[in-house]
Amino acid sequence: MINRKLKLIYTFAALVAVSLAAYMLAVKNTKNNSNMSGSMMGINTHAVDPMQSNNNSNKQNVENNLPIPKLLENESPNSKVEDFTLNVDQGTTAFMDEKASETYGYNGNFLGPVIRVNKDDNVNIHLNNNLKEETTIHWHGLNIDGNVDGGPHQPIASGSKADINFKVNQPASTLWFHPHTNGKTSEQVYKGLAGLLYVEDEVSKSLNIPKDYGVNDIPLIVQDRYFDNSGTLSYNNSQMMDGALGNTILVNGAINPYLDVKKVKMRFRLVNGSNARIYSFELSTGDEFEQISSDGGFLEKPVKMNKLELGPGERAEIIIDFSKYDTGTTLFLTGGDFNVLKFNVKDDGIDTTEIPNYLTQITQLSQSSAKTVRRFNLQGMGNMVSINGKQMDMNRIDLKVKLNDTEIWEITNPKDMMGGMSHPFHVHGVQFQVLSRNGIEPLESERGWKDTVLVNPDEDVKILIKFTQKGLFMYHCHILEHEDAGMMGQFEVE
Ligand SMILES: [Cu+2]
Repeated sequence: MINRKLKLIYTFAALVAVSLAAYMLAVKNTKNNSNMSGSMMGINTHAVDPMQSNNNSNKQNVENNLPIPKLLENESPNSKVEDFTLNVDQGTTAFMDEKASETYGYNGNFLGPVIRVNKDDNVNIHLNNNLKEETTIHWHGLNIDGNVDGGPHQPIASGSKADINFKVNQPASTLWFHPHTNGKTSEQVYKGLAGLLYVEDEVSKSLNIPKDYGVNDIPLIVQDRYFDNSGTLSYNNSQMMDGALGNTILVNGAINPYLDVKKVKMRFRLVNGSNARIYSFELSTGDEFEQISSDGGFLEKPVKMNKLELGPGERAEIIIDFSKYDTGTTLFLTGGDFNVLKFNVKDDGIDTTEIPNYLTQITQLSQSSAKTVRRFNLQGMGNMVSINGKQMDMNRIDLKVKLNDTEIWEITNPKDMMGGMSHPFHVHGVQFQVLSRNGIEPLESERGWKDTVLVNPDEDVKILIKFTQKGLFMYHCHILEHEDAGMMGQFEVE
């Protein structure tokens, strides 16, 4: 009975979607004066993309020097112990035209600092929730037990404090933290709650790659946000059928950002902190760059490429060599057919760094030791998204896993009548390895540690996971509106 009802609702939703898409297409075809024309790579919606029809980002032509987040001070006098204080704050931010938007931030008005920790250290986070609502703090990509993972089971009430302690036991990587509040994740992240967590280890310290924070090692938190005609950040108006899509790109919280660079190698830690947008990063020159790390750490070898796709939640570190450009050259990091960040090539610089042929050894998980294979079927659209036909229920544990077991998870994304869409599948408390995509070995860039993997329509992605942390965790789609709509499940490791 319930199934029949669900089916009916689903069919109705699909019909509405078809008519809406047809209408949008008709509207779009009559508007040939759009500043951003053409199809956009990584477009992840069944409806028209606001980035294409809007010209807010052109209306506001002021360029902004790329902000570099502060490195958060470690308050501990002891080695091997690190103490950090995070205040979850509410404030206002003027993104354009001095028009203030209501925003959230960690230790500030929008986004947060970079917390840099060392492998094997004990980390204490002292958190104060100064919001008028509850929040949580999830450590995306960190291998820690479920009781400190910061999922919806660990709410921090308005006005209260939380002390979070964990030991770092994984290789150097660019991780991040953001709320995972029950039903409110998308809006809280959208308003500005996201920060970076860098893990450093002997490998990252000894490699002669660019590693001078803010000088030749630059974080890039890429997000799209919707600004209404008054220049105010608007979450409600960003809603498309399958997540919030903005009409303006922010990098580290700034619109129209630029970075002056010397003619040296620069390392960029790319974080897709968007709610729903997939980016296909390229240089406007079409030139190659090298990827050195994926979500959970260094690749074994750098991978040369001229296009890098990142879904929401995914990260990658890349190195761009600016020594080949003449002084005065201007180029862009683009997200397909829109600009993300402008580079102004300035004077020569002294560059003693290198991109080594070999970065690190990655211990391959043993496929033969994986006795359990589980299937995850990603289905639906809009509010009707589900995994294996089920929506998130805090009171239901979907599966139990034995500590230190290795399993194969097979994630499928069947096409629907609209063609379907990509879902970034994220698993908490682990870093996994991609075994195959439609039975084919993954690209070199996906052969490192991952915690989020894009599963495209009609794809079957197999991942190999070893569960080394105890407790209750989530797996879910990292399109945050899908997550909040219930495209999420729970697993317990014991
Ligand atoms: Cu999804």
